[in-house]
Amino acid sequence: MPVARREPQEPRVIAHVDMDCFYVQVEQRRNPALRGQPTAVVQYNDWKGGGLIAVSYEARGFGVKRSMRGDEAKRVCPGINLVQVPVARGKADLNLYRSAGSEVVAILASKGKCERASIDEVYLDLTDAAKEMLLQAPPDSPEQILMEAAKSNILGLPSDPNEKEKNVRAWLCRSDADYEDKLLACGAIIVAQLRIRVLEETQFTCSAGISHNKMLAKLVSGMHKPAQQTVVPSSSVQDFLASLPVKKMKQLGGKLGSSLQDDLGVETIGDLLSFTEEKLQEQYGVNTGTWLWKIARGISGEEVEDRLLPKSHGCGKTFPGPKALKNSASVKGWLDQLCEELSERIQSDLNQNKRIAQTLTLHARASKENERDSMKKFPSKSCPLRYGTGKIQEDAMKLFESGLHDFLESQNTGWSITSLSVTASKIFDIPSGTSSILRYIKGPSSSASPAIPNSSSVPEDPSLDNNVYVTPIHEEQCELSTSEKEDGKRYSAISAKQCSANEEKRISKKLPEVKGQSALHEKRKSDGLICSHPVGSSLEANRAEEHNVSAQGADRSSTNGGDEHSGSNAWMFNVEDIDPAVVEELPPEIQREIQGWIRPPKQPSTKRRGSTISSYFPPARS
Ligand code: TTP
Repeated sequence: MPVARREPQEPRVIAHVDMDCFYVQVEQRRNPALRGQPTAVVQYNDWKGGGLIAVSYEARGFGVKRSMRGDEAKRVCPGINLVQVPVARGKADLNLYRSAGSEVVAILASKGKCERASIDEVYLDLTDAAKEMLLQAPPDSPEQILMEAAKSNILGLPSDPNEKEKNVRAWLCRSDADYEDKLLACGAIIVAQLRIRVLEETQFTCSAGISHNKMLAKLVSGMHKPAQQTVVPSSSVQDFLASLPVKKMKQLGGKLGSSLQDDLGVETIGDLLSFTEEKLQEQYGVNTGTWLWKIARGISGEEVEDRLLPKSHGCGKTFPGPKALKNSASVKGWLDQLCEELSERIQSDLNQNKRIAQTLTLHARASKENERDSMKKFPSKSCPLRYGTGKIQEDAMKLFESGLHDFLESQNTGWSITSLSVTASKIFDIPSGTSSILRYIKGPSSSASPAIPNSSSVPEDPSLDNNVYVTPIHEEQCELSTSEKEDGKRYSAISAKQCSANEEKRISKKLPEVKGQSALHEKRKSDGLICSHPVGSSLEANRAEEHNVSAQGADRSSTNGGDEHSGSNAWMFNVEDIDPAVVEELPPEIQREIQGWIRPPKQPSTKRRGSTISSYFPPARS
């Protein structure tokens, strides 16, 4: 759920930079003959010519859209060049695009705090750079303004195209502007300089939005594309938001936006102004209500995170129509491949960036035989992540079996899987000087630490790392109940018996002061795997409701559940920990499902939710 954050007192200069038709540009750099040609990049999938995932602006001119398949694009634009996404392990290999994105990030990060928000977009906090420019070399002569900056689109300026450049130059060096606008003008010049550098050094064009906060910068970065930038002075915010359809805002694209339209008759962000903060809180809860009240006024305190690397890694694959997987052997075959790729990526993240991923999550999309219209979703499952391809494969299969067990609800029926993905999240930096990953995770006083290689000696070859444990308790955690194995069913749950005495001690140590910790402990013991569905569709969420535990609260608990670096939160999984860039890489069905998790609470809720960790969790299952 969106969370309202306090807007800083000092004005900020924030930019959102988004590459233009990014995968197409990467392919055009590889094959310059494609430049200026109608071109599209096609997903690895031969059905009807494959799905288009990126379309050049020339092809868009012919009416080609991303929603089309290759065959349809050819009908609309016979001269279109369709380029297949590179393929590895029988699925799309996005490494080429990822590293192209990294080239751009390296340039953009040179001027201030930089947050890589997806494979092709970043946020920049240019406040300090803009202040410095204002002090040392403020723009004061219209003639000296960089051409690229003079082409900016500035909301609220007269729209006469013949006068546009003159007006922009004048606005950028207005001496009577207030401090906020002067900073913004410097920000626009800095972004123009950065975009020129990106073009010169990578051959890629990008577009940008420049504003006082992330929300507004993101909203306008795509307003004038390709290769343009748009500036939002504070004086233009209300006019801009007045006509902005609610669905244009990322967080309102789903159920919350639909609820605003259907329940409150709100069509534009400006329409929200007619509701008091109390009314919005009553309808959507305290946080979301306040957030809505603030966005209607263009207020957003969200900070640019200092993060050049992805928040998580994910690999997924869809199996449409007749390709659906219908038995465990075929699921295992594909899961093994996805896990192999995931393992390589987290291993290289560890080697190159000294970062460790803590949580492994499996998402799937499934249907039951003879129940194709069933609304029941395959529950996403998480467990602590163990390094090593074999271990990840083993754990992912157990997560799958556990999810399938819940999905089938003990019915003896056939099933089919139409998409699968694995994600490694909760990634943190190993602090420099740490001699042992394990010691760091468990705390220096731990005497139970088995000897493991230190971070620098973690083997690069994933096939060699069978004995590398980042957290030592995972083996028990993912162990199957033999009784359930033996009863002939293919699907298993985690046995409470398998929790070792060490593990019990560890949990007790971690939660010494928490009232009701046994409930949390029991929950873990009985589940072993943490179900990540925060809302209604899953068994877990139903259980949460039965025990009067708000799904929103349960979700929040996983965010707040512990010290980032203590390792205790390795047990939690929160959809907010998944990098949007990764979500975009996952099969579309899974993307929709993840986006579906963000929905408004059904009941008005103004009361404070549980104040102890245990109150977020349902009592133990018997
Ligand atoms: P976008 O930034 O959404 O789009 P784009 O860069 O292709 O075009 P625009 O100029 O309109 O911003 O996506 C970035 C890349 O991510 C895109 O080039 C291909 C990939 N992508 C997918 O693989 N699947 C998807 O569903 C989307 C939306 C994008």
